[in-house]
Amino acid sequence: MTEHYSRRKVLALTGAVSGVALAGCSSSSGTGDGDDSNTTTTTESSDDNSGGSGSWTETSTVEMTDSLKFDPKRIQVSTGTTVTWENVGAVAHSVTAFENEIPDGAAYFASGGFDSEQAANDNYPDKGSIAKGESYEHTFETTGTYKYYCIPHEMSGMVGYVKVV
Ligand SMILES: [Cu+2]
Repeated sequence: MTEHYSRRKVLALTGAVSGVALAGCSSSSGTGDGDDSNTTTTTESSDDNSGGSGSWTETSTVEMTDSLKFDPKRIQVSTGTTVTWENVGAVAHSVTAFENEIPDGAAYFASGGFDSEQAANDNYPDKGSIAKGESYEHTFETTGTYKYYCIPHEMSGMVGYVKVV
């Protein structure tokens, strides 16, 4: 049912766009003669197509602040890196992965050491709360992008991302 709907929508869009695409094509097709096959290897760095707004910071330390943020919000690390989250404010936080927004086959992680998002939520704040001056660590072994949040402040937008490369 949904497939029918979305397919029709796609067809309609394709029809609408193709006129524009053709127009763009014909004007640029004359310039393709320079044939350097591998011209663009430069965009491999930090500002590629991922994560919407914002770049990826290469660090293994994330601060949790009283302004209810993970800072930096998006970090990039290499496989095997241990990431440390430090509570630098007075307000308690959690680091809790979205179970459905971690790479396939990756280990679940959450402060308190839970192996499921449900368990992390059920036990908060008795377990998994990171108080002032405390920290939490997790070692990332599987490549891909992980999204996580702070249980008491998810509504305030306290979410973060770890990209493992
Ligand atoms: Cu928080």
